[in-house]
Amino acid sequence: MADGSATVAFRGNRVGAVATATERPAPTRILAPDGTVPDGSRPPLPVDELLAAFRLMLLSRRVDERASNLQRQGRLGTFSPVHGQEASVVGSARALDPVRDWVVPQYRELPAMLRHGYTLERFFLYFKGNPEGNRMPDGVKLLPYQISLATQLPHAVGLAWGLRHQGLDGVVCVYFGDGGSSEGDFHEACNLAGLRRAPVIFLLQNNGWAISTPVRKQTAAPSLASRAAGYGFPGELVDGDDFFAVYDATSRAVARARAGEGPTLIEARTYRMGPHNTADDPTRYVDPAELEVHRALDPLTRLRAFLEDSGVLQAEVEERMRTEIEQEVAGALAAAEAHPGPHPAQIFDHVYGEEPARLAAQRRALEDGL
Ligand SMILES: Cc1ncc(C[n+]2csc(CCOP(=O)(O)OP(=O)(O)O)c2C)c(N)n1
Repeated sequence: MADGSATVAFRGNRVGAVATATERPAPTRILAPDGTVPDGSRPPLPVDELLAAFRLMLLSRRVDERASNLQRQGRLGTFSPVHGQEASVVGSARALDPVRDWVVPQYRELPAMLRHGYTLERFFLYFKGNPEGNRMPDGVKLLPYQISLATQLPHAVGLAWGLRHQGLDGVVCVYFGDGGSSEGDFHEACNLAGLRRAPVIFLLQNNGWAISTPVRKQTAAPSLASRAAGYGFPGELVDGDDFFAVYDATSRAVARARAGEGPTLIEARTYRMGPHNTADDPTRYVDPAELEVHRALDPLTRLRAFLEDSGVLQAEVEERMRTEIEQEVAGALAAAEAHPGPHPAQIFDHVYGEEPARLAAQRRALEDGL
């Protein structure tokens, strides 16, 4: 996975690690596991941006813990933690402009959604089973969660192609996993995107697992990034636990897409450190030694080490962030729990523009029975 990665100069002529051979290529890396960066390279991000990114990663991890506990208490439904993938999600999201660009999520990208204008209250509502939680706030350039694997990919390409037709300079970043990359929708979406030069970034989070299926049983390809070549656009393999490598690759993909140069596939090689979701028991199939290796590459620890060594983050600053996060999460949860909850007949809403007689009869029967 992310170990044994090649380091690259941050400002240089990077083409990324595009796979053409059958050997497993090493992902591009900028931030080493000990928090150091290659000599002379400094991330092109102001200090407040770096701190905001770190805070978002901290918030994501806290929400994971809180939501997992709430699910165990029966206060929340099945939920998929981001744990381990924070650099991959936040690093890519921070390269986007929420005013112009769109995020098309799968179901493990909460921090990207929050940065784009989604709210924690809606997150809690959604996982309490309230459809209101999956309705994006007006003016926010986000599609809803997608559970049917890879179906969001053709949607994202259509959205990107549509932006081009309207003469807009927006870019679409669509998230999916290694498992989703085996679906036909992935290949159809890539083919069309390449042909139409759609301004779309395929952000493939290779977290090592599709529930209990390890990536080595998912594909014979040495890297998933290498597939882009078959569709006529660049594919780049990056260390997905390295905030800077993901931010850098995504920034370049955004620039290409805005300039009309078409799509990019980014494989962010990371590791799912928690369960697939709260219904899963990974101790039945994850080798504890493998998990330990990845714990040592923790994306949060890595960014913290860099920020501390750079004199940007002190223990009291992080403590303050944690206190604020605690209040933010508690406030959002309280608001979601105070919500009146969905009416059962809402199950019929938004299915058809004009409700067919058969469904209207079912709606009446339900309402009569209540
Ligand atoms: C079309 C479809 N097939 C099967 C499933 C069941 N399923 C849910 S998650 C999952 C694994 C997904 O793995 P991956 O794409 O790597 O994403 P990850 O959950 O690891 O982030 C499967 C098979 C589904 N949701 N949709």
